[in-house]
Amino acid sequence: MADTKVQATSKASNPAKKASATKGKAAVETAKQPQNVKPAANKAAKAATDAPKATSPAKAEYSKETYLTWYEQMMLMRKFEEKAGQLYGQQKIKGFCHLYIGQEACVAGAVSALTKDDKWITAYRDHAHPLALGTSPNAIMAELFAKATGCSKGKGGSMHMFDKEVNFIGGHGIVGAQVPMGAGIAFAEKYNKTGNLCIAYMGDGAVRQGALHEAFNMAMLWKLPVIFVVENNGYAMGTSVQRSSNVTELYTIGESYDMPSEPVNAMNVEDVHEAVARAAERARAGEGPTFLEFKTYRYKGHSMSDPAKYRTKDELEDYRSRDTIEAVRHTILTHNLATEEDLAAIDEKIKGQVQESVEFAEKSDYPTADELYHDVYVQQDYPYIRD
Ligand SMILES: Cc1ncc(C[n+]2csc(CCOP(=O)(O)OP(=O)(O)O)c2C)c(N)n1
Ligand SMILES: [Mg+2]
Repeated sequence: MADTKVQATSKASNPAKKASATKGKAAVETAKQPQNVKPAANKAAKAATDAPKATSPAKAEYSKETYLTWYEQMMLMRKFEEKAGQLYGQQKIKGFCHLYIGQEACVAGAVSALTKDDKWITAYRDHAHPLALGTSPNAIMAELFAKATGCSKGKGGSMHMFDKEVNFIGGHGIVGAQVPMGAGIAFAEKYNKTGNLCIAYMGDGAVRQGALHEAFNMAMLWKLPVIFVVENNGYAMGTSVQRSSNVTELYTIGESYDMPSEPVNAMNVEDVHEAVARAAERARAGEGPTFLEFKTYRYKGHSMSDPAKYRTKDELEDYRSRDTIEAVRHTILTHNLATEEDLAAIDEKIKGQVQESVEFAEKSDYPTADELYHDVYVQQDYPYIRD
């Protein structure tokens, strides 16, 4: 493993790129065993690229178990959110609602590269992360319905999913706010010598927030075990990256801080997995943060109220034609990792889970009024609360 290990030097211009050129099995052999992953013996080294991929690789690079896990996780995200979109149309779900459809690989590929003790934080497009981490779909659907059985007790809604059990630390509505929080969580992991890291997601709209730059500087200075991920889906609400940023290769922003940074074709779950595994290896070795630019696309508008008129149909169809779930499905079938019937059985199971989550949410009660006074501060008797 020594020959493939990333060099620990804060002055290296871009160790992440060097690692991608030399990486092989080291990428998936993190200090702690990643979740669900069994690399195939002959897995080829491959550099991260933003070049689109419509077809699956010539060889199945990971085991059957890994591909089926990715398929199931991403299909659950998609079907769950399609249902949430429908329910929003029926006004069963109200308020804000941002769907992740199209971006599923950004989460599935990272779950497989990290351990269950690592911490996760993201912005308001936050249903997929806890779903993949193992939060019950019932608790997420109930949260969307604002019911007391929701993962945030019905007090958070779509933008504020939380689940301590699976180390999902929200769900944040203020653009960029979770970036320094992610660094802070990583600081705690380092301080407590846990060996865990924090992965902090943000949208492309967040990279121009001042808080990001302060957090990047401190994370590098203190070599915090954090993986910063920008999900660059091309638009911040309806404003394209080209209209708001002079630098459009967003990963290069990390280089100003000497932070190892790289672009990743996030329509491709394997590329996501490999980039996150490299970053995790570096973080656990005490070498500090990484900045990954996941090049991705959301098929839906920014939120349910956005008809997405700022983009062309052709652009959307282009991304749909290299859909991440279809690519995994294609790999599974062409390499005989499972049959059409096996995949249909998974689809059927997911349909049942989603249906059950809706019934659970419908049947659950709303929180009672006294809940307004609970979970406001960690300390029950915080001095500024008065009767
Ligand atoms: C500090 C702050 N400013 C403005 C907003 C309003 N707002 C919500 S989402 C958003 C755009 C964020 O863009 P991006 O991160 O690319 O997210 P995407 O639209 O792709 O989900 C804005 C400006 C906000 N929530 N917080
Ligand atoms: Mg965006």
